[in-house]
Amino acid sequence: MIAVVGAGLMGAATAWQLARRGHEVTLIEAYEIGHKYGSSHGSSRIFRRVYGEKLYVDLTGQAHELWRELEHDSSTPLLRTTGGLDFGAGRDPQGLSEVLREAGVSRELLSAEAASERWPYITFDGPVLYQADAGVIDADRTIAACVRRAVELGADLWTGVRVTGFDVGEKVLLRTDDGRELTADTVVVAAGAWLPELQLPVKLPELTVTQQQVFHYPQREPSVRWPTLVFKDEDMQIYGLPSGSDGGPLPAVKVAEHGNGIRTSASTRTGLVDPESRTRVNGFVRDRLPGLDPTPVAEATCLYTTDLHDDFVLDRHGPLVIVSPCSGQGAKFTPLIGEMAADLATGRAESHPRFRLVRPA
Ligand code: PYC
Repeated sequence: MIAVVGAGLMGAATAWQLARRGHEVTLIEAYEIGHKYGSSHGSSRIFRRVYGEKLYVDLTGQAHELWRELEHDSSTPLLRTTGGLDFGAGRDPQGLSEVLREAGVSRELLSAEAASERWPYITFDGPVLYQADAGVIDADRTIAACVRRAVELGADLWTGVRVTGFDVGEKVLLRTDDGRELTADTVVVAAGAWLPELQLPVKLPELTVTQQQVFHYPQREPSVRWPTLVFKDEDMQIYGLPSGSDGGPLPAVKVAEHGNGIRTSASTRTGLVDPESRTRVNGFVRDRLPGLDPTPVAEATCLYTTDLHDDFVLDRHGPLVIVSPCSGQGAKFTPLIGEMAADLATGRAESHPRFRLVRPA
């Protein structure tokens, strides 16, 4: 029997992968499915193939196939392709284009003038990388689809139940705050920002939890189909993507800072939007995204759990599999991380050296 602790994106996908392979699974979530206290809520996350390292570009390719498989298996559309832009001197569009070329991924490198003709509602002042497979993932729907399919395939689901104790021997005895006990052969710990607070007999890499904020800006022209975007210069790193239902009834674009989060922990975070971030992002929208009204119609906070190298932790330690942190970039890999976690839990594969609990120097 395999228990999965945490039904955010990663835990839900792990439970789906295990259940479809015929394993006996119990998925345990401290809150309700789809809650807003962690890192997995909302209707919009970026899917993109652009990374500065071939390792990650290759992983996005595997994830892309698995998104289509999950959509097929759950009969639910989850990933909407929009195309994506990378620009700004700090983002190095030419260098990123070279990495995509090495990985055999289609791309277009455009001058600022050519990009301005195609996307007149964005201001460019240097080269722009366009990659056509980028798009928007609906995170809320993804969790719901994975949990629903896992349960249909036989998984047991406990919600509103917090794991308070992990007695780890050859197997793991889990104790919960409602007095239940469960003995599992393997426990997949996919607790997101709660991971550093759990009493586990495992030395974790150094992890930082930050509270981030996102803002939704109405489109001036509702019929425009916005791409996803990642921008970086010496001052800021920004991402943007169509908002989905989080932006309200009219088409809007979610824009946020990647980085500049406020250090916190899952149990002490305030849930209050940082007004300084709002000012910075409003300024970016005013200066760079003239196709949007620079007054946000909605805003929200979420948590990042980041390791020193912005990598994942995906490793096995005895009967425990640790699946975290996704360093603010994990959503796009959800079904792949579910597959990798299921492989670790069932002994089908070993951890990638980069994602181990003990990292190469
Ligand atoms: O990986 O593209 C990304 C991303 C955007 C916001 C957080 N991560």
